[in-house]
Amino acid sequence: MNQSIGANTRNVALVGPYSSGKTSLLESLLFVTGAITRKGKISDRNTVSDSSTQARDRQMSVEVSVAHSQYQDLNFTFLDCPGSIEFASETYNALVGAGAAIIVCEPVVDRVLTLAPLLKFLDDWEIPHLIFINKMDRCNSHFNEVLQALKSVSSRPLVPQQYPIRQNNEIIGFIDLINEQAYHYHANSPADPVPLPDHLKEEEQIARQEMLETIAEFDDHLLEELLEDINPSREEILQDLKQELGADQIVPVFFGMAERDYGVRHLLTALVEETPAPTITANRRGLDPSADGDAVVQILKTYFTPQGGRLSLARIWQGTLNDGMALNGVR
Ligand SMILES: Nc1nc2c(ncn2[C@@H]2O[C@H](COP(=O)(O)OP(=O)(O)O)[C@@H](O)[C@H]2O)c(=O)[nH]1
Ligand SMILES: [Mg+2]
Repeated sequence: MNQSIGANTRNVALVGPYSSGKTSLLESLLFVTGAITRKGKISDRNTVSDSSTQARDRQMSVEVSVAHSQYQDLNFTFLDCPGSIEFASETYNALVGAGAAIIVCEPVVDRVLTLAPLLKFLDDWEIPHLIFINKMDRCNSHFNEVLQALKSVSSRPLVPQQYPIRQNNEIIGFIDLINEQAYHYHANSPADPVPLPDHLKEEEQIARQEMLETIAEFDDHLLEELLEDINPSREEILQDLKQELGADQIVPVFFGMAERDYGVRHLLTALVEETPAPTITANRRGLDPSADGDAVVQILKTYFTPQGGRLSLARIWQGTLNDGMALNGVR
C-alpha cells in the first residue's frame, strides 16, 4: 500500500438528522455511478452502508461507513455518518477530515430548524458544505418556506441551484438555474430535458437572479456584469461556485428523492464541478499536500473488525503513507 492524496480525489461526508435519507442517498450515489449494480433498501436491510448487525437491527446508522466510487475522472470517498444524537461525536470526528459535506435533510420546516448545531460546526471548521433536500415526494410545505427555514439557521448565504416543477401537488422535475434548462424525472434513467414551462418563467428568472446576486457578493466582476445587465457565462458562474463553496462562503442547495435516484445525477455533477480539490482544504489548514516532507495523517475512525484486527480510516493531509511506516515513532 502506498497512499497519498491526488488532485482528483474527493472526500465527501453525508450528514444530517436521523432518517433524513443519508444511507439511501449513498446507495443511490453508488448505483448511479456504477459502483453497485443492484440497489439495496433500508427496509430490506441490504444497503452497502449500515452493514453491521447492530445497524441492520436498529435500521439506523450507528457508525461512520465508507464507500468508494468513480465518476467523471474523480475518485470519490463517501463517508455515511450517523445522524442520531448519541453518535454525534462519531460524525464530528469524521467531518474534520472531509473535503466537503452534503447535508441531507427533509423538506419539513421543524426538522430543518434542528440543523443549527451541525451548520455551526461546519462553519466553525470552515468545511465546505452543500444541502440536499431529500424526500421531495413528501414536500407538503411550500418549497420557499423550506428554503426560508434553512436560511434562518445558516450563517452562510444559501445558493439554490434548482427550482421545483410541480404537477397536481407532486414534484415531477426541476429547472437547473445555471443552464436554465427544465427536466422531468424519469424512473430508472436520467431526467429528461423538457422546454421551460411558460407558467414558471417568471419564478425561474427571480430565482436565478437571486442565485447570481448571492454569488456576486464575493465576486466584483460578476457584480459589475449584473449591474450592466450582462448575462454571465456558465463557466464564470461555475468557477465562482467552486471558489466560494471551497472557501465555505456559500451553501449550494439541491433537492430530489434518494429512494428513486431522482436528482442524484444532478447532485453528482455538482460534486464534480463545484467541490474543491483536496489541496484547497489542506492549504486552508496550513498544510501542503504536494510537499515532500513528513506525512501528516489524521485518524478519523478506528474499526474493530470481527476477525479481531483494527482498521483505521485516515485522512492524509500531507505526504505519503506507506505500508509499515512509523508515524510519531509508532508503527
Ligand atoms: N418518501 C421517501 N422516503 C425516503 C427517500 N429516501 C429515503 N427514504 C426513506 O427514509 C427512511 C430513512 O432512510 P435512511 O437512508 O436510513 O436515513 P438516514 O438515517 O439518514 O441514513 C427509510 O425508510 C428510507 O426508505 C425518499 O426520497 N422519499
Ligand atoms: Mg443512515
